[in-house]
Amino acid sequence: MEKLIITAAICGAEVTKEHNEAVPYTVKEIADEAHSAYSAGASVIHLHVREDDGTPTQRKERYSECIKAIKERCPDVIVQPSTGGSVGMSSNERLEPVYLKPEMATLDCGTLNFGGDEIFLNTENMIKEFATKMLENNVKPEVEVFDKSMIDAAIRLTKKGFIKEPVHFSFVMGVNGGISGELRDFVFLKDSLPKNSTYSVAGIGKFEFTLAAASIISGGHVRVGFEDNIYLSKGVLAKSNGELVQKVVRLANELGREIATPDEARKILGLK
Ligand code: KMH
Ligand code: ZN
Repeated sequence: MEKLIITAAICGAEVTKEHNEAVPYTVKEIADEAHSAYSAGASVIHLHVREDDGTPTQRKERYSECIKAIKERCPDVIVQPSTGGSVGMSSNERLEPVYLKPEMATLDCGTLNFGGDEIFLNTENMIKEFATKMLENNVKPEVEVFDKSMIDAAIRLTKKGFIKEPVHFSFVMGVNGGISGELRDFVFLKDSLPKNSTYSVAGIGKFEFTLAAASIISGGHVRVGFEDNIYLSKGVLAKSNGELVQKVVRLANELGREIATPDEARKILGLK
């Protein structure tokens, strides 16, 4: 089996210091958290950024500052900005970090009812626009899959030339309004992928480590981090993203899967 790529989603847009005081907001906090995850074995940092008061932003300048600070501490790590941003942001806002030409960025492939009146909007035209901007800026998309239909949407867009093969998917499972975090649904998603693709799994909340184990034994990759889950185990808050990554490394060691370095991750993902 190929080595395991661990992605750390260190910050997110929805989780706050009220949930866990270790959630990073400032540039220094973001760089510290990226470093804790990288030192523990993460090769990819999935990045949202915040203003100092915790407000989510997609400002290019803020991304640039944070990426610079992360690269000073973790020189070879792959930084993967979000183009999801937070609910209600415009397409133009969400696309800002793509113009920094990062190696990767997320491409959310469908609309989702997050609950109440919150709609995470990704129309087909938006997805085409985001994918086109990523092609123009030589950014590899990570296709975010919150439901099976989003795999099918990505396959259609790949056939039309909006997404290049091999496609890398990320299953975000257990979000309100999306697919559940049950093992049955993980198997359904992974078995629905095109043969030459790669995938990673982000289990939300209590699903984080059960789905990590499922992906480790199935040949997939794993995402953990405060964006998805703030607990190390039931009722025990994680002190850092690094602690969450360490737990994945322990699982992988027990299950006989080696951890990929950033350069090994680049080869697996076709980034070089
Ligand atoms: N914060 C969510 C609205 C992504 O990073 O691309 C969207 C999200 C997905 O987190
Ligand atoms: Zn995200």
